[in-house]
Amino acid sequence: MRVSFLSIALKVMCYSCDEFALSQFQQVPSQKNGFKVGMKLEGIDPSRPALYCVMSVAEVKGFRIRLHFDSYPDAYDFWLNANSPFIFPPGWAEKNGKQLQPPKQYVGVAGAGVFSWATYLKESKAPAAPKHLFANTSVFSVTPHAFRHGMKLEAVDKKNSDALVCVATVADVLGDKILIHFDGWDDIYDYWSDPTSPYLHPVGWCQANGVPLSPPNG
Ligand code: MLZ
Repeated sequence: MRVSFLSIALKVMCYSCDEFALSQFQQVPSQKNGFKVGMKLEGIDPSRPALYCVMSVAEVKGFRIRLHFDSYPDAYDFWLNANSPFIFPPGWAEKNGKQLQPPKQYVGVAGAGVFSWATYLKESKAPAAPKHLFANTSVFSVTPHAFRHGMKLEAVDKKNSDALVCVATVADVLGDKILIHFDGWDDIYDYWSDPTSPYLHPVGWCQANGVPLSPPNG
């Protein structure tokens, strides 16, 4: 009798846990995915998170969109949620002081060939993804933390299985997120982080905690 009561109690507890997990992390967002194939936008390259690139919507499935880097092979395409904080309407980079990586044909071209969204959209007969489809373009006017571009810190290299703590710099700021760059290393190791992440430590943390600090490369 007691055992069965316990098992029922456990089941109820687990059910509540499951329900919590579902409600917190797995629910399909209630907003509609208004992106359409062919719309153009600016997005952060997930393999090189320091780069804002010219992209097109290549496929839409439920709340997910597949993005294509204009002028680059489909092999680089990637999926993300329609409410991702890492996509922006055309013109956002220029307005927010971020350098935009144009399609290949504009790279290294000076003068008249310089990339312009207006010309590019006209030439490619493609629509700009409208501003209202983007989750949080307005949030970026507020920076709710004290991290600023250029500040130094000690951060875990998430690509390295040894969890190296390395000399790092805040390389970019996007509202409530900061871009971690490892000094002297290629930007493939960069990642966007919440400032409260346990992977981030202030300068001097390694020494104070007896953890080896991985110095800048070169
Ligand atoms: N074995 C690798 C380590 C790179 C660590 C980079 N940390 C930011 C290499 O030497 O390339």
